Amino acid sequence: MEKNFKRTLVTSALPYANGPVHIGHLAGVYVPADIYVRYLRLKGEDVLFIGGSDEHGVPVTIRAKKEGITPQDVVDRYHKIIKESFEGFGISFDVYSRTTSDTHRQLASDFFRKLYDEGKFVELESEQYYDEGEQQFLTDRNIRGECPRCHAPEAYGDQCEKCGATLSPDELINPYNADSGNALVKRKTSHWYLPLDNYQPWLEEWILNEHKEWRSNVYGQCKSWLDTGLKPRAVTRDLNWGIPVPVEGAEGKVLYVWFDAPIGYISNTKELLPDTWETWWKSKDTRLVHFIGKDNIVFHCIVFPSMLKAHGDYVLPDNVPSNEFLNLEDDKISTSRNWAVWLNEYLVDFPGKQDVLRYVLTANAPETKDNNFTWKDFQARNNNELVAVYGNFVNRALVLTKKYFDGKVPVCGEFTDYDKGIIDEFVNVKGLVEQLLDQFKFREAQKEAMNLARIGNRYLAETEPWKLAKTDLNRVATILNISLQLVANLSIAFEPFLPFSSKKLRDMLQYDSFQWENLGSIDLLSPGHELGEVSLLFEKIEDDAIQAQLDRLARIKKENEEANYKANPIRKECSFDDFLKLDMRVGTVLECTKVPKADKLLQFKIDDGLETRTILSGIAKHFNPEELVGKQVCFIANLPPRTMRGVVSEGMILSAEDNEGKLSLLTVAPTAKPGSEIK
Ligand code: B3M
Ligand code: ZN
Repeated sequence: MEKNFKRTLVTSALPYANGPVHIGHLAGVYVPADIYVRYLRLKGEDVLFIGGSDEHGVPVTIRAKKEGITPQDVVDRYHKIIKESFEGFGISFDVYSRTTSDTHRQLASDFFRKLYDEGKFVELESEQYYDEGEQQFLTDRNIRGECPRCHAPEAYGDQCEKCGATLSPDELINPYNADSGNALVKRKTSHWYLPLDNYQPWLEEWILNEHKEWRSNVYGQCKSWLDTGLKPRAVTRDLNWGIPVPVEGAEGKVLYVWFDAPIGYISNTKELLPDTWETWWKSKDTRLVHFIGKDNIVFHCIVFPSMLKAHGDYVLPDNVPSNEFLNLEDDKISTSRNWAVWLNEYLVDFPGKQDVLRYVLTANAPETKDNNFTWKDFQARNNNELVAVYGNFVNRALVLTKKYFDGKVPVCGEFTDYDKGIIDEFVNVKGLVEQLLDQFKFREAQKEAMNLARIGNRYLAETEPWKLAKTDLNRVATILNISLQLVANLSIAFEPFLPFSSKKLRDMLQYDSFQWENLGSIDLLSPGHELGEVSLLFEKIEDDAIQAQLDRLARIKKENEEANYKANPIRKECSFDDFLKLDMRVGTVLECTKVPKADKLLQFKIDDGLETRTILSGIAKHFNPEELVGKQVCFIANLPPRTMRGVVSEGMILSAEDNEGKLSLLTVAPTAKPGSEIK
């Protein structure tokens, strides 16, 4: 069914304002949404791009507690950082607001109240953990206790980090409040639920029959939720951070963050267009598109549409292009482990290179499966594609025009057959890019745009105008005219993907009024038109810049490993008498050499305070023998002698081994006399 839409309302997920945003956010949601919006704008369509920060929810309160500041302080800080990061990357929101705005609080509250008044919720009572000292109910993450499986003492109410078990707070042994440490009691509380089960038949029809065109990952996830059967879902929480439930007697209760956040799309539109926002949300000829990451699918395809349906006034999403996840150097991106490339840091480390990251993230967009970002790939794509293909073509065309035609677009002569072939090829690209963008296939679309630059590069390499300048300047004029038209086309084709470079390129061309419709035309620049200053469109990224990033990640990995390091478990009990049987002594290393043809063995001569003894030890891989001479080491003196490689070893040198097999030699202060007993 072809629908007749008059305008497109594009939303992108509202990031939680409890930390900065990283490349995963950009790749998964904001770059694709921005490409799409810029494309529609270039086509002259009526489009609105809505963004904002999600400022409620438990994670904000947890961070506030940790830092000893208020939740409002937390969201003020991160809203600013996030907003600036998006601006830095040219994410062209029409509005970027926040869910703590007055407009939003009011609208979300009214939304709830309307559903409440119309009896669209069910009120259900349940028993939840309560801290009598703090007088508060607790969320799963704030409850800790002993794990019922592995008996780790500090499992969370939703998961045990030691054994990985998924838990519910009820399963914890001796649950307590993670913040106050108080023991918890059960207390009855009542909440409002949206009975999703009532919406199931409608959702089945609407999604499974009417939206078969949704991406298969999105459609598949919806189908599996629907196949399992939907249950009522609580839309309120006992929490002191959020939008108060607008019902008498509901003190201490707030709207669940996933109830208020998507309403933020509506509030932010209202904030931008106080008089006309309803046209965007309430006319059937608005096409609503949500850009999100895969962990948000159920909320955008099932929960929010059910809320909108229950409300009745609003349009429903026409499509929900959701991406999978982006990994960083083969590891899951994680805010808590600092395993991320933070956008605010990138902007400082790579000033002026926003488009490089946009390009690389789109080239590796996790559209159909999880994908991976590596710094080496980032460098290679910049140097081999942006610089060597796109930048190189542009630079050659412009520099040659400066050289032979005084920087003015030369007059085009007759086309050769070769010219015509090239022109046909690039005229085709427009249709291809459009088709792909209309289907949200951004990775392929960008590839086609890059193909345009490849065509140009090939054209110059084949025609070699620099060789013809002396003999056939008319031919050179034609070649450069065609090349410059191609360059102008590139500035249009890449505008949605690489807006900063497109702008730079248009400045070099002195070409400012353009539309998507012009793409594919070979008359964009008239003969005689004067070019502006020429500079390099992209710059090579050197190894040291990449190495600095890899070093940073290596440092973080090491810190994480150290933070997560757990020693091996303690061995079975040993009696004191057994311990006393070992005669452990201090010895001075007189000599230490590698045993020939035994790559693990070191041979020690030790002064044990009585005589000189020989000890062999399998630690050659860990130590440099020369460095051990003169050291006061510890050894076991009363083990039975053992012969290895024809040498009798009279004891065992002690070292400390971590659970990864790394050794450190056990030494004592130089004041210890050889032969001292270790007890
Ligand atoms: N803040 C979850 C997230 O950032 C949530 C999205 C809200 S969209 C309305 O992944
Ligand atoms: Zn456990």
